[in-house]
Amino acid sequence: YLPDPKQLGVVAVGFSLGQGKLGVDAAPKALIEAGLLTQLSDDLEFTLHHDGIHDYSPVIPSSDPPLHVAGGKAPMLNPRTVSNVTREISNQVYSHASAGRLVLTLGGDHSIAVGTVSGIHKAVTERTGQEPYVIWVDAHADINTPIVSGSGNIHGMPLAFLTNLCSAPVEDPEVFGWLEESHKIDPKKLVYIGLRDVDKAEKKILRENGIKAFSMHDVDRWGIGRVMDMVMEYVGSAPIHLSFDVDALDPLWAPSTGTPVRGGLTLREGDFICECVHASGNLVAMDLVEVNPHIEGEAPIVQGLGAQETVRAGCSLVRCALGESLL
Ligand code: Z70
Ligand code: MN
Ligand code: MN
Ligand code: MN
Repeated sequence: YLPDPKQLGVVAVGFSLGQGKLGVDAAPKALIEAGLLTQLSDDLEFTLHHDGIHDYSPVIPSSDPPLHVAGGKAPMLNPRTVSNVTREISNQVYSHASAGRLVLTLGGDHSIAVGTVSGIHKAVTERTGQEPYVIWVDAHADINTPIVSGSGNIHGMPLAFLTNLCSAPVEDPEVFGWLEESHKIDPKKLVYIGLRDVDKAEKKILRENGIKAFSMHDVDRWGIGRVMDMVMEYVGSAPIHLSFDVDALDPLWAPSTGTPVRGGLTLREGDFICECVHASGNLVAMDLVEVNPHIEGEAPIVQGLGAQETVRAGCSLVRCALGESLL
């Protein structure tokens, strides 16, 4: 099984309530206005299946009080809203993937991956009996459970829900009660690239669950070429879901994001990751998240161009994953 390589389902999600900063909900519009979808249809010759931008912001936060979890450090913020929105995304992504399409999701903050990864996992496993691997490119590990999270921001937790590391502590069925076993991934089928800002409790989770991770230290030691050889060897011939948080890139190339962390990937290293995934022929879905066009950033690129350059970097990553670099 592989999706039809030229049929692309596009899910554009303007959503910001997995974290605290406004503006990340404006990313799909900015990416599309920068010409991303036109590039995919005209230059890369995809047939697009796209029903417009799903705009989930703003909503009234007071209608969704924080959820205090027993033993938790910080209450979960906007828990029911994130649960409801990700359930819709999961269903949309599932429909596209079940129709044999490659699926591109434009976020939005990274909490939306609860929807994308679950929908893809269910659809691909049903179609093939083979579980997809998730390649998570990010400065952050996004695997805090609601108990250990220091922020309560759900964009720092999606992998905890998706890997079943924390289903027990959240007893309110309104909060991710919709996640079924068929949606969830084996932590051994997760690979990180680009990590450099991982919370202490997250490091423990990575160690105890034997989760494969290539940090920026590994990129420095081996170079991105050998890192990708190791990633692709680990993944083998399985279908691949690439979830790309733009903050994996150094703020020099992507300053306009909610939590920039210095010492990241160059734009070429990011593009190279996407090119390697494309070259495998096994890509089934890609997410591009955490582009925030309302944050100008303060990287030493030309002042006033932060948002524009970050959007441009995001478009480049998507085009590389979808085959632009093939000669
Ligand atoms: C921290 C938390 C995070 C992105 C920040 C940060 C998580 N570990 N993810 N920015 N994209 O709040 O859980
Ligand atoms: Mn992330
Ligand atoms: Mn991140
Ligand atoms: Mn499964």
